[in-house]
Amino acid sequence: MSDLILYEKTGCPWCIKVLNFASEKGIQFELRNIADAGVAEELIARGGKRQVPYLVDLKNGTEMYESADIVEYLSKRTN
Ligand SMILES: N[C@@H](CCC(=O)N[C@@H](CS)C(=O)NCC(=O)O)C(=O)O
Repeated sequence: MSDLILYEKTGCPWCIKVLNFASEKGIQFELRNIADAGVAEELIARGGKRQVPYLVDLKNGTEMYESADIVEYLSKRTN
């Protein structure tokens, strides 16, 4: 099981940007799609708004919106 959860939406270009970066780096997520029942509500409860991508790092409790911040965080995390 991955330590990383990524909330996403099918076709979201910002999500694809994160997913492509992660794929290049061999980083895996548990993906949660906000189109699935209860997932958008779960995201809002966690982060406060309905916006994807949203990353949760279970290893240290870090959570964030914004694809650029997520890519930067993941690039440092894998170093
Ligand atoms: N600046 C944000 C933009 C994210 C964004 O615009 N996400 C859209 C989907 S592409 C969104 O969450 N919209 C709300 C919704 O689809 O319910 C980022 O780079 O992550």
